[in-house]
Amino acid sequence: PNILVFDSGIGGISVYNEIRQKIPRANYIYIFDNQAFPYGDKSNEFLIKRVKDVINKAILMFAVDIVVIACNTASTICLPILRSSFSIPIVGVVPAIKPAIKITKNKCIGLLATKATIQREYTHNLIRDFASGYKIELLGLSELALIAEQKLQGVAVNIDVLTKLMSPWLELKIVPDTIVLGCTHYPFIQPELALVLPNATFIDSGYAIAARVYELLKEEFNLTSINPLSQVTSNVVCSTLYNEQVEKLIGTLQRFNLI
Ligand code: DGN
Repeated sequence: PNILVFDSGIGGISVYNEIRQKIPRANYIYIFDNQAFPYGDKSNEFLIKRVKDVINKAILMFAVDIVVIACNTASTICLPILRSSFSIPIVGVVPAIKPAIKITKNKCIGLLATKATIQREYTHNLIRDFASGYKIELLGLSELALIAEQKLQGVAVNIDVLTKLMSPWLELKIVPDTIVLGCTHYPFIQPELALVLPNATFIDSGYAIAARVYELLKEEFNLTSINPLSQVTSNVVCSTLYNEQVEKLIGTLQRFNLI
């Protein structure tokens, strides 16, 4: 199958990594919109138009079988319009609140995401529908996605800066014991986040998304049992529709063995 993975930047690579472990024999097309990065501070209207436009162009350029919107900020606002506009399956990435409920012991869960994701009605409905009876601490940060992008380009994460950003949680009486990484960039800085919150369990949506993509494709493409990553025979095409930073991105990803 041809699997299109889309994000505003490099965050979707964390989702791509999970999917290729589950579906090693596939063609992956990774599209990122780093001209408009970061998405966290864009208006709903801008994002709806922009993401629809990017996906439309990508579908015309590549023979896409399934689209993964590997961006919480985009998924929490754009999924209805994308699903009504395109006939192929569209899988969105949204905060892993449901799995977090199974993990938390102190019934206090932290959701870390872009400011936009934290404000979305979608996110509040998710919490209302699945997490009543739990304390959900929301923290929307605009800086973290960029810190993750910079880390992948070789800039060390400044732990003091991170500690300051996380300080609203460090001052709480009951500190969340389970942290939902509600932005696909954040798994790349999980080791540093764990230095700031050493007792927390971190959870992201990658594994569940890979399972969902597998389910949607398995019959049509006769996918069989999961192969270890060493047997990956997939290839990946990286592309951006708006500017020329692809080579820089590919170099970075190769350095980290991500592609
Ligand atoms: N990676 C995106 C997400 O999951 O929300 C957003 C990153 C950004 O554009 N700020």
